[in-house]
Amino acid sequence: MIKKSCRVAAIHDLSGIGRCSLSVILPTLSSMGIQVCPVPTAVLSSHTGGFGDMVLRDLTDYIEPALEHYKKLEYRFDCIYSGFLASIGQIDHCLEFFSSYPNALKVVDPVMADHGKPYKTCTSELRSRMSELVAIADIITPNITEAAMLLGENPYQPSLSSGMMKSFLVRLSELGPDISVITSVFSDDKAYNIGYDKKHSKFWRVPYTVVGANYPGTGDVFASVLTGSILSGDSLPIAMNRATSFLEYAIKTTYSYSTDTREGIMLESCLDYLTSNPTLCDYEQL
Ligand code: PXL
Repeated sequence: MIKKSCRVAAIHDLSGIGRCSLSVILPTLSSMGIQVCPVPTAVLSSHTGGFGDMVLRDLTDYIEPALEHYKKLEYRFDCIYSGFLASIGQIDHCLEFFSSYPNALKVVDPVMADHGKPYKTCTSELRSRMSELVAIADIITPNITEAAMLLGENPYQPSLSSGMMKSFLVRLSELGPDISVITSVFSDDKAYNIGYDKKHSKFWRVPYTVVGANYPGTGDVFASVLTGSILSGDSLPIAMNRATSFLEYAIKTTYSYSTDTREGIMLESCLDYLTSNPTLCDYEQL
């Protein structure tokens, strides 16, 4: 029997080269049986991380009329998932999108920074208003730099104790979301993705091994797998496990080919993992 698929409105940019945002969100969620309606926030010739002077076309005035169109059609969305925003006005448009679909799962990936530093296009105004999206989200998926920025901490957090991990997660959940997941957290030279389920007062962590390279777009892939997994009925620790294991597999595959890291992970070669839907139980309690 063919199952009716969930439908996600994905409010992210479309970057031509570098495998990030909608270029990876679409294939990732599609391969998990989830239908994606892309709502582009900007079109870029490449991501912002190392390809020089990229071309950026801001689509701020596209989002609202697109939303009006969908509302007129009474089009159903099971999830609204926001990410990279190109202007401060897009915060308001995302808030309108979220409030127009009160029954949809609200996923906010507060894309702003990585490795202790904000992205080229991330203004201080955008940084200060990102918490408005976090406040209405059901699920947030910051990396450790973004989590620290949301909490007013030093963005560079090279190592956290278990107690600090829990404190970060609880403080993020106090900003609004039921589920907070922080990616790329280091502790005693080990790497983890960590999560907190406020309703059930449960903390989770999934360890992973690192390679000697960083790839752009991995946060987008992580949040997409997590979202697809939860929409498919997985529990939070299983969804975190699925996203972490997939990234580990894709990153190790890519690293073995010594490709230009700016090109991101070799997603096309790795999607079979998601289609095969492996059973997982490598998560741990934090
Ligand atoms: O992966 C996050 C992201 C999304 N969109 C653009 C980016 C980045 C990170 O570099 O530059 C345009």
